[in-house]
Amino acid sequence: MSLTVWKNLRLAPTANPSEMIADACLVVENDRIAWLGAAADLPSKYQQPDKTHDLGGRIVTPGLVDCHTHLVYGSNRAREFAMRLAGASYTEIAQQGGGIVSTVNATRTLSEDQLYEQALRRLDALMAEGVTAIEIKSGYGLDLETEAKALRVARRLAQARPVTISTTFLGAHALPHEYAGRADDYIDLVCQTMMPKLAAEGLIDAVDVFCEHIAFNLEQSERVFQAAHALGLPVKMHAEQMSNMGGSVLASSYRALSTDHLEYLDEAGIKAMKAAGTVAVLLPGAYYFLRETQLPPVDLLRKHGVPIAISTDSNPGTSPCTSLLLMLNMGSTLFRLSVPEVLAGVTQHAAKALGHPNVTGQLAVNHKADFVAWDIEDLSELVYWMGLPRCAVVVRHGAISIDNRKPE
Ligand code: DI6
Ligand code: FE
Repeated sequence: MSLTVWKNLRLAPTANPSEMIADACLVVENDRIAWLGAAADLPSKYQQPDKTHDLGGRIVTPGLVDCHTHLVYGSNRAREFAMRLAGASYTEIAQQGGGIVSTVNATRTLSEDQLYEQALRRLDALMAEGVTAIEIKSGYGLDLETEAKALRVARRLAQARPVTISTTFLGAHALPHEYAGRADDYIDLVCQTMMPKLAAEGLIDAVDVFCEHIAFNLEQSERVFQAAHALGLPVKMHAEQMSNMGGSVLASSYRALSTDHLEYLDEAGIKAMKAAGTVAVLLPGAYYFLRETQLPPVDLLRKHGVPIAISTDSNPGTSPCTSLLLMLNMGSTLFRLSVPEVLAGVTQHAAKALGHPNVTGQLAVNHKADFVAWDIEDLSELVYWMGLPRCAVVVRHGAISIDNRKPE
C-alpha cells in the first residue's frame, strides 16, 4: 500500500466553480482517492504519508473525459476539405471516391502498426490537455477483419499510454460499397458475425449505430441494439444529427448510455432520454466543421434535466479535432452552454456517458485518482482560451503521467 498526500491545491472536485475548496488536500491510496477536503481538516492518520506533493496553489479538476471519438482511422480528408472550400459538393466528392469510403479504403489498406502510429499521435494530443479517459469507436473498417484491427489498435493504445480507453463497436456506421443496395444483409453481418466474434475476443465495451437517412434506419438500428443486448453490451447512438428519425426514443428504450449529436432532437426524445437516464452528448466540432445551423435543443435538455456531455467526435470527415479544451470554448460560444455546464460535460457527465460515473469524472472517495492541476487563475480560463497550453500536472490512477512544471 502506498499513501500520497497532494497538498496546496484549489480543488474543484466536480469541476464546478461554485464547489471549489480553497487550500485543499487530496489523499491517494494506491490508485484511488482515500480522502479530500480542506487542509485544516486532514485526518491525523494521513499526516505521515509515504509521499507528499505540493501543487503550489494550483486549481485541480478531475481528469478530462472524451466520451465520443473515432480516433482510429487511416489517412485524413484534408484534400477533400480543400475541394469543399473550392465549391465541390459532398456528392461530387463522394463520386470521385471521397467521403467516408475513402477513409474506409485507407483504414483497410494500412497495417495495424500504421493505424496504431497514426492514432497514437492524436491520442497524445488529447492527453497533453489533461484527458485521462477516452472512448474510441471502430466504424472505418466495415468488415470483420478491419473492425477487429481497429479495435485491437484501441486496446494497444491503452497499453501504451496511461489513459483509460473504452472501446465501442460501430460496425453500423456506413454501408460498405460491397453491400450497396443490401443494407439489411450488412446489418445481418454486423449482428450475427462481427459483433459476437469481436465481443468474444473482448474487444467491445459498448455498441453504437449511426441512425440517419444516409446510414441506417430505425428498424436496422433496433436489430443492432437487440444483438448487443443479447451479448450483454450497453448501447449508444449517433442520433438526430441531420434529421429527426426518432432514434433517441428507440435508444432510450434500450437504456442507451448516450445519444450523440442531437441537433434535430425533439421534446419526445428528450423525455425518453430523461426517463432512461441517457446522457445527451453534444459535439460542437462536427456542428462547426459541417457549418450546421440547427442548434441542439439546449433549453429543453436543461428544462428536463438531461445530463449534457461534450466531446471532440474526433474523426476525419466531420471533426478533425484533437482538442477537448477547444470543444469547451465552442460548446459555450456556439451552443450557449455556461462554464459549469461545459466543464460538467467533459467530466462527470462524460464519465456517465461511458458507463462509469463512479470511477472517474469527479474527485470523490473511492474514485480513481485521475486529476489535472492547471496553470490558470480561474476555472473559466479552461473555456476561454483557444489553444493556450494550460496543463501543469496530470495524475492518472494515482501516478503522475504529465509534469510540465518548471524545475525550481
Ligand atoms: N457522424 C459524423 O458526423 C461522422 N460519423 C457519424 O456517424 C462522419 C464520419 C465521416 O465522414 O468520416
Ligand atoms: Fe461520431
